Amino acid sequence: MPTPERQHPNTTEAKIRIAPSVMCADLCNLETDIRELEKSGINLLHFDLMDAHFVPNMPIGLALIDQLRQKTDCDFDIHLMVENNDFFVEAVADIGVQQIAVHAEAATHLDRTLSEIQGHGIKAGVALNPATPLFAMQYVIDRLDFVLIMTVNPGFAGQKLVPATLQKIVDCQAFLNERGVNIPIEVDGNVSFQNIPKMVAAGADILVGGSSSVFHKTGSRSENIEKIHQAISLGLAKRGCDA
Ligand code: S6P
Ligand code: MG
Repeated sequence: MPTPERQHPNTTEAKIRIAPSVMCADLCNLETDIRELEKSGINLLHFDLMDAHFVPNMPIGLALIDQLRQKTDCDFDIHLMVENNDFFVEAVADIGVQQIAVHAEAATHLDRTLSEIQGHGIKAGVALNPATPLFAMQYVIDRLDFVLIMTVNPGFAGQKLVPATLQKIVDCQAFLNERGVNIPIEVDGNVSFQNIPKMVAAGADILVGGSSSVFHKTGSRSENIEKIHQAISLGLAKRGCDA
């Protein structure tokens, strides 16, 4: 059983969630990694499901997600980077996951796909590539449970931040506010110790942690999580909250 969410000095910080990206874990010793993350208070795991068509990579598959589902009570956050969304939505819904993001660029029938996800009782989000305008979610905004802003081009870990995406997070927060929509903004890609304060200050609520933070080679998983909390506090202070 995972330990309860780490206690924070203020409630605002407690609302920021860290979602370790499983493709960056030690895949030969995955259970060990998951247990250490749970001990550090992690209760959300991010899975990059790629089909080698929408993006040219395929790091993890359905069988791994299914087996891990039996091993942890963490919420599962599925990031679909696939052409056939409907097949993968059904497959991960059968496994039992808590939220799914589909790429606006890959969804021919975005509204219907989001509806199908929610029909399974799963939170539905839209993922936007760095170059995709926020306007792509305009006509589905009322049904969204979250938005996933890609801060690198999808497909690979270990990339550099696309600089314009920091302003995009700010713009996304404004876009939601203007429409009276209060949903979390998830950010994914080079969510590093250095970038986290800027991302949180810009409005990020869910941080996908990969090789540049949670799984950074310089520290243990738990040491890295602690550094991330410190970086979150810096970001919240910039946002105008006491950390
Ligand atoms: C990229 C994928 C991401 C990566 C994450 C890795 O296509 O969606 O979730 O796993 O960006 O983190 P980092 O710190 O290596 O960029
Ligand atoms: Mg991802």
